[in-house]
Amino acid sequence: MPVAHPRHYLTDPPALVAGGFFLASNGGGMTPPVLYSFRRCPYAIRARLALASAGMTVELREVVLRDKPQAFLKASPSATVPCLVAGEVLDESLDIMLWSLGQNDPEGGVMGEPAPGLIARFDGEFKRALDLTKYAVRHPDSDPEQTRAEAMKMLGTLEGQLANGWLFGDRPPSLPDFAILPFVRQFAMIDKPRFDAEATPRVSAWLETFLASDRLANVMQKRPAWQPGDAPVYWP
Ligand SMILES: N[C@@H](CCC(=O)N[C@@H](CS)C(=O)NCC(=O)O)C(=O)O
Repeated sequence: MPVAHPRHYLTDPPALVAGGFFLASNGGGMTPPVLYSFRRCPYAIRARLALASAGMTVELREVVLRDKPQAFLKASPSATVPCLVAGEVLDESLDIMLWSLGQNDPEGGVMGEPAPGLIARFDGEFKRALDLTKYAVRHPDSDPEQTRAEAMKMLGTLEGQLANGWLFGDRPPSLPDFAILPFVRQFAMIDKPRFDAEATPRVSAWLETFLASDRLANVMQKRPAWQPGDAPVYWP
């Protein structure tokens, strides 16, 4: 089945902004990029996880999707969040992740195959099964029990990878964890007790560790919706 995200981020990476360091640790110095974001969007969550791992400061603009500000619509060709304006416009969450970790990757989060292939499968098949299960009423021709089972089966294939807690070995969470976990979280929340009862042990522990992490709490802070003229909110 073709995957939804056609871009292969290792062979077709986003361009980097030359010299564009906006590290929290250096106290700024340049105008930080603007991130249009939505707190609960899994794509925006993964972009924020990567920005935080990179130690990048951004001006965070919380967007209400049913009332998108003009400045956001002007910046984002796809009118989707996340959208990072950093000299150029990055309108895909994976591009934002790679861009930020391309600037600074202290945790060594970026890795080659099989990580990009795994992310592409989850962005495609898993996301499709997630949507068909979560929004079953909108898809009367689809069987949510079957799509739930498909998603659970895909998660089960990760069990062998998770021997050390995170994907791909004995290491801190990396880009594939950041990219996939927000969608696993969303899937689990459809029916958390059922997920807890049915998920394999390492997958369950992987999600629980993420849910309880300061890392997630840091990217999930609540913010009022951005409006033109607001004083900039820098994050983290
Ligand atoms: N391919 C995009 C997809 C982002 C996306 O679909 N975001 C959703 C929110 S979770 C969105 O902005 N939808 C537009 C809308 O609801 O109007 C990415 O990876 O950044």
